Amino acid sequence: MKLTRRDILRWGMVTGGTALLPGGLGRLGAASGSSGGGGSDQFGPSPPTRPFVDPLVVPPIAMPVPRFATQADPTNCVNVDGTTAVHVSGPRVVPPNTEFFRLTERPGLHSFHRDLPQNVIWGYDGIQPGPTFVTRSGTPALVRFVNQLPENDPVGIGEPITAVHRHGGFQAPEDDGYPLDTFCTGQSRDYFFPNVPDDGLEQNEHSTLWYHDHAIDITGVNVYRGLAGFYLNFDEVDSGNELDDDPRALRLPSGEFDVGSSSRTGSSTRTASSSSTTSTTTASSATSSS
Ligand SMILES: [Cu+2]
Repeated sequence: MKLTRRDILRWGMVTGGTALLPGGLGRLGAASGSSGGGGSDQFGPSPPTRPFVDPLVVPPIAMPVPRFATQADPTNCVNVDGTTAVHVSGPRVVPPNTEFFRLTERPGLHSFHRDLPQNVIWGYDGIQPGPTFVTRSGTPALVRFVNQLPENDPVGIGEPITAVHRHGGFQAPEDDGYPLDTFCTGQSRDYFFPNVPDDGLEQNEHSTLWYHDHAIDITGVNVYRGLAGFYLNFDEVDSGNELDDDPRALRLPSGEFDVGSSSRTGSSTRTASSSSTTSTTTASSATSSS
């Protein structure tokens, strides 16, 4: 069975993501609810769900908060491999026009479909996908991520050790979410995002980026648990305004028609060796994986 990206997106919406598919995309038919097929692995078949009954989940926009004093990075969060941070920076000195944000990594209840029960996910501000950043070229962002994840979570996957990577963006090494630069439960870490390309090529920075957990050895499970969101960065070309009269503007679908959608594939077990998240918007059709 050959799947196009459109098929994957369609089925991702039907099933509310493929989180209930331990076998990954190869078992899509078994979970569709219409095929009646069954899986043979330890989890059994996914429960049936009715297609096309839930609206698309659209994350809220991340809102700036009043400016706060930046802080030095924590140095003593112990990674699952026993190491501690290798890039320690801060307090950061940021340009005066910097926008400040504060997001909290915490558990939250989420139902992936109205026919399925609530699940305890881990999300930025307790939701998944997390709040969507909408930023403009030349206006930097300082984001404080606060880790309030439970240390002894009785259910599910993931470890409460986090690093935040803004995927595809240009940022300094200490702000890049290097897998060893982690912060633990009760700690927070500041990240500075310049929101300008540093290579003059404009190839990545102004596009559909996403941010996600990046801690060493546990990136897959932490992202799978919900620690991922969108980061839309605009400039005068990809301006985020389909009515833009600037001749340089692409006038791509904007606002409520520029919506992030994420789907998941991979193993749902703690021993997962791989998992990935793909993201796309109606405007740019950008696709990325961790
Ligand atoms: Cu990534």
